Amino acid sequence: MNRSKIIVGKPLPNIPWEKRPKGSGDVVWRYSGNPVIPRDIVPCANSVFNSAVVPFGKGYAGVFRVDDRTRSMRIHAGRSKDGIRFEIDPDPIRWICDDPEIGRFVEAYDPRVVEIEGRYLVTWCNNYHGYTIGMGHTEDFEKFYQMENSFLPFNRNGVLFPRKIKGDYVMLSRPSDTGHTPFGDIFVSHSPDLVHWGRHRHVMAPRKDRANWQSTKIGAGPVPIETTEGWLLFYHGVLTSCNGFVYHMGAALLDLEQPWKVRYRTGPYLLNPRMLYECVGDVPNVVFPCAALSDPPTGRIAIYYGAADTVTGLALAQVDELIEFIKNNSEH
Ligand code: BMA
Repeated sequence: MNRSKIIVGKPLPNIPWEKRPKGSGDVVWRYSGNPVIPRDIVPCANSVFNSAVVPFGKGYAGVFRVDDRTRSMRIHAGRSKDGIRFEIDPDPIRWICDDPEIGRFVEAYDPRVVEIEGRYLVTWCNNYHGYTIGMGHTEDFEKFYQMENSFLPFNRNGVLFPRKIKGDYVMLSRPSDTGHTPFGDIFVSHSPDLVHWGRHRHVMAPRKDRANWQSTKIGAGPVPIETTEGWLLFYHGVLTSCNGFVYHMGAALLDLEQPWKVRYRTGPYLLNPRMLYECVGDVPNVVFPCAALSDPPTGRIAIYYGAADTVTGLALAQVDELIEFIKNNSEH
């Protein structure tokens, strides 16, 4: 497979990168300086995890989940020159919103960010009479404008595709319940205007046979990466152990035109809680991917993931190897 011809998109020559460690056969490996974002990077923080990073200007910007020391879930803007060392605003994003019904403060967590048509769209899990998908936009990561919530409660893990498909905006989401949902399938919805969502299609369900890591629930992770082999979607999969939920990361390839059609889906996980910072923290045994960068000419992929609901880690992969692995180990 020619790695320079797989990812569709703009080059990102300064993508954070490190070679696979010698002796490792893993298709996804961890950055040696993990965690890249410590839990106390801003004074008010209890923890900084499940966060989104995108290319911005000559470097990177993003929206970061900061649980504060009252244990409220907030999202903050931040910046980085190299995608490894970050500066995060000390205060949460103040959304500008015309409608006080939508704009009044509610909890916000697990953001995703995507550039579409010259502006950055942010989706997050928003508490509006129950958790649902909040949406907003920014051009500069200074001023943020809040839009209508996309769905009714209860829903989580709203992830936009990075371009319209057949004229519509498209979003993945995971309908859920009021609590720590013990079930969950991924669906896809369409919209002409980012406000009205419909044409809901089922994408995939948890599975118990030969892939127990994703047997309880699954949810979309980073914004899908367009490749010649389909949309590359990293997602989290949850196993219920006798000690509670364990969060892993896997990947699927979705049809480019009809993204509810799953072409391949990993049987084995790609990343699981294994390092101390993934196994020990406020919620033990969690890896939770929320953003991925990619560089088409080199095929490099860098994935940001929350670890143990406490800190943020970086994982790396090479697209040709990854796609080969997904295809050769597909349980779909
Ligand atoms: C999910 C979400 C995530 C969190 C995970 C593990 O339901 O709330 O924000 O990382 O649980 O606690």
